[in-house]
Amino acid sequence: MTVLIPVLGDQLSPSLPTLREADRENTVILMMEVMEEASYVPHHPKKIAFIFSAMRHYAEELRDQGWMVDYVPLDDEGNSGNFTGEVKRAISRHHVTAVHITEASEYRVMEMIDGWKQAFDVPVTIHPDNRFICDHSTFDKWAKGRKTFRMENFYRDRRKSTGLLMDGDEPEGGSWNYDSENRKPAQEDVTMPQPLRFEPDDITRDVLALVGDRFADNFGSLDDYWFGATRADAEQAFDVFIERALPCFGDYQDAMLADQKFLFHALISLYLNVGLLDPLAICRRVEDEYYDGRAPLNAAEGFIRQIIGWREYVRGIYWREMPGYEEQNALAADRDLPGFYWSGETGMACMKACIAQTRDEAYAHHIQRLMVTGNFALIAGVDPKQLHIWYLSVYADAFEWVELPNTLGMSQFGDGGLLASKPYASSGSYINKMSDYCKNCSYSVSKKAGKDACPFNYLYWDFIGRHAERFRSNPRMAMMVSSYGKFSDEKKAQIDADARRFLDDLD
Ligand code: FAD
Ligand code: DLZ
Ligand code: SF4
Repeated sequence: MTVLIPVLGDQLSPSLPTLREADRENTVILMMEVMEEASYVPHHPKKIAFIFSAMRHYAEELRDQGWMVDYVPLDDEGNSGNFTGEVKRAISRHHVTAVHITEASEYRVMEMIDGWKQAFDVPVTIHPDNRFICDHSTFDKWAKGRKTFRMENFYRDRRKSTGLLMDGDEPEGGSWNYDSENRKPAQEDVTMPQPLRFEPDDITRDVLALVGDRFADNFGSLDDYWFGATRADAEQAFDVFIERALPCFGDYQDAMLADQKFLFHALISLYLNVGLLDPLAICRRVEDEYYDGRAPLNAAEGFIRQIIGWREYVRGIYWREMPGYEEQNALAADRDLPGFYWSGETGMACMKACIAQTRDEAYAHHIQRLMVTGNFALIAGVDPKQLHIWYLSVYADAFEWVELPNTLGMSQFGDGGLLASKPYASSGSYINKMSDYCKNCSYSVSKKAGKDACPFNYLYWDFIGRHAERFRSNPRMAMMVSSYGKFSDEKKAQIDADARRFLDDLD
């Protein structure tokens, strides 16, 4: 009897349910680098390199622990190029009698795995992924009967169920959420910590050569590769965040600075999403920092909310709404994604900086994604599906279950408000308040109209005007709709003319 356990590129956890239940003596673990996964969108080369390097290191660790690992590299001669083909080959190679796999994180891959039950003549067992805090049925129970979902309600339930930052039945400090304290603009004179950088070892160097060779045409630079590759690396990177950045994480969570790419962010999403860090364990660690007096409550609560709140909430929505979520387009936005998303060639300094950083690092922090590149696409009326492909491609942490609800739901309001209570649209003044981008821009943020006015200014009002009917009854938007309604016809015509001129130029 030989059991085959395929382990996918985002399942690199020692706690993987299939491994915990397996007997080393009669198990073969299959890991596969396949072209279908590496090319279903044009992934950033650093993202591919990170995943391949983490997979190869994980395979080594399993072998050191006495597991039999069959690792199929991308350039293996017989590589069929997809998961199904590789599992089929492995079943025959090892005379496999049963396949056990942990459920895939993405719908696309889960459909593939569901097909294995018919495709193979050995039994296939799919195990639930228990590496999340909220399982599918708990989310469905929470969601049942609600017309719209709100993260805050979901989050409070997770605080209660985990006991994180709870004082009996009450939230620590008396409030559930300290977000209002977390909106300080960045000051250039605040000393910024830098994330821990890892020198590529031999395994990573081989991967970099492979990726450089096979994915040279993809958007994104492979230069100065510094991501960690193992659980130990990820834990070390997290330690450095705790020590240097956590105390200010809350204060500067929404800030942006042109020459500080990382500010006080954790840079751990890539490690978390492939399974190198455990979400509950890191939240307990952050909670300890607060109770031991090394981090203020707004920082600890803000961090924990991102993990047990937002991260789990978007996963729940993804699985509840798929398939079909990726097709939703409530605002009927149909403009093609402007070419400068792939080149960074634009006079808008904020967009240029965020896209250049994305190209160089396969990373941008939340406010850069939401309030710069996302905000622009929203107010310019870009097709949310094209934008979704962009976000899924360009970030090292991008997996559809987390990226799609953030892009389509939170950032583009494509689900009509299922996930978010209002669209995250803003004029240039928000970007100017929270960043230093506007200082070196070819447009003027204080100008509202004309060729040299900040495009975010007139595109914002054009967006409000286009969707006035929809948002008039939204309590968080009504004031802006009413302000637009009071503009003179002349002012409205100017907004329209500026928006058309700018958008026609884009096309
Ligand atoms: P920090 O700011 O330090 O936050 C700590 C952790 O909280 C993150 O590592 C992440 O695991 C979690 N987190 C924070 N915000 C969110 C959120 N909104 N949803 C889920 N988890 C969150 N995150 C991804 O992991 N993968 C994606 O593909 C992704 N795509 C996004 C697309 C858009 C349009 C937007 C607006 C956000 C997206 N996010 C995505 C959420 C967020 O931007 C990233 O998790 C964060 O920037 C990662 O950097 P960090 O580790 O430094 O995070
Ligand atoms: C993202 C990705 C890439 C680029 N390549 C691989 C791969 O070659 N092999 C693999 O097992 N996983 C890869 N991944 C991650 C998978 O796409 C991810 O595990 C699934 O999307 C989960 O549903
Ligand atoms: Fe961006 Fe407008 Fe500021 Fe330029 S002026 S950086 S386009 S917000």
